[in-house]
Amino acid sequence: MIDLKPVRGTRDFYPAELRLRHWLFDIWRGTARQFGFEEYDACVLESEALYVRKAGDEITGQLYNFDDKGGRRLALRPEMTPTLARLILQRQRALQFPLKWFSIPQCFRYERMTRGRKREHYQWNLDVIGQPGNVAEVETISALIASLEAMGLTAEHVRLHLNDRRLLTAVLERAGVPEEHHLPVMVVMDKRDKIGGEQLEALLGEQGLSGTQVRRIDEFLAMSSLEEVKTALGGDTPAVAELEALQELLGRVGFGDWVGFDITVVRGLSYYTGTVFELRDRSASLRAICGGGRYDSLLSAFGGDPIPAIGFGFGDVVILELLGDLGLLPQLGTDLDYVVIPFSEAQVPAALELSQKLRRKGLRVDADFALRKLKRALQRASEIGARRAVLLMPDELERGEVVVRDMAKREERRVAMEAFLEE
Ligand code: 4JM
Repeated sequence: MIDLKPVRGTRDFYPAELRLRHWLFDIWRGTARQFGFEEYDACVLESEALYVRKAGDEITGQLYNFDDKGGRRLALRPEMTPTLARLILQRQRALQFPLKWFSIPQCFRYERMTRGRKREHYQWNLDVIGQPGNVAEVETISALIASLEAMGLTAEHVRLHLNDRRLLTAVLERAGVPEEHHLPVMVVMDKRDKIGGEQLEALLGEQGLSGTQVRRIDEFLAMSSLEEVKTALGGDTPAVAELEALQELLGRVGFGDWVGFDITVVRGLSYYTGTVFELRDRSASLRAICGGGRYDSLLSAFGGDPIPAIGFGFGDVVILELLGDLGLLPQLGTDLDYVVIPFSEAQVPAALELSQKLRRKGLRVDADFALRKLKRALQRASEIGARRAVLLMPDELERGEVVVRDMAKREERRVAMEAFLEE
């Protein structure tokens, strides 16, 4: 017998699970459209070259890559942003900026050590391309929080942790870290939560940082308010003013309670240049739910004109885990208007005809031809979430009548078939 399990690290979606996934996607898609974003898509296969970066991002170290039969180096995309950049650059002259685009791609990673870790997920990506400074931040973050509200979450459950790469740059300058080390150092700093302090110091040492420099950075990372950081940096730091202005605007649109400054947010992707943010649950028991930021240099790094951009990636795994823990997952049925149940073989043709007439009226109809005992058939109709059952009984059908049962009220009535179809 062949192995029936899905490929290591991938998931099967049985109908009950797919219903839940679609519930989530409908919220993501509905929110994006509510904010005026347009959907795009591309193939999951990309050239490996799209993910070659200098700073050693975690994501590019875990590429799910291979040679195809023509000898091309390909990868299953680990994230959507490089694909988005490619699409923009291909049509740079024809597109009207700013663009507001979203997508819900499946993304892959391949880790050699896998302790039951997943290798694929779906990730809502939402980006504004060609709009510099704060307004695009407010629109993307607002869409993110609106989607959380639609899931039944509140500011009591989750918090958006805000920071700015330019602020981290100012901190590294203050610690005397040479500029060429800033990016790799930030990629290491992002691992701070996941690895111990000792290992972090060792990794930073590899980047040429002294013990004093590491301690100086640690002092900054321990600061809990923007005021404190502002004082420690002294003078005017543009990133401080930008963060203050952003928080002010987010307060103005009514999302002030959801957001707060957090100097420890770095994000592991080396292309971020400004605002960075991470959504975490308040008990901080799970990994980041969503992450994003501004990447004003990615398009020029791919050889195009510089175009400012900001966006986020919001995966399906952690959020469904959190909603499950909080009891916020919906009970989803099959959303059927009717189950048509013939009593026996003799009523089957009438059931086929009636079902089709109801479907022509735009109703969702399942015809149950299993010829179970009536009690069992009704039990099943109830289980699959049908609103009503239509029973085709021998005597009633002879008289041109059907029995309509309201599943929730447990009430039955006899109606002439003609009248029923007029309803
Ligand atoms: C997964 C797939 C791709 C990335 C991260 C995680 N970049 S599976 C949870």
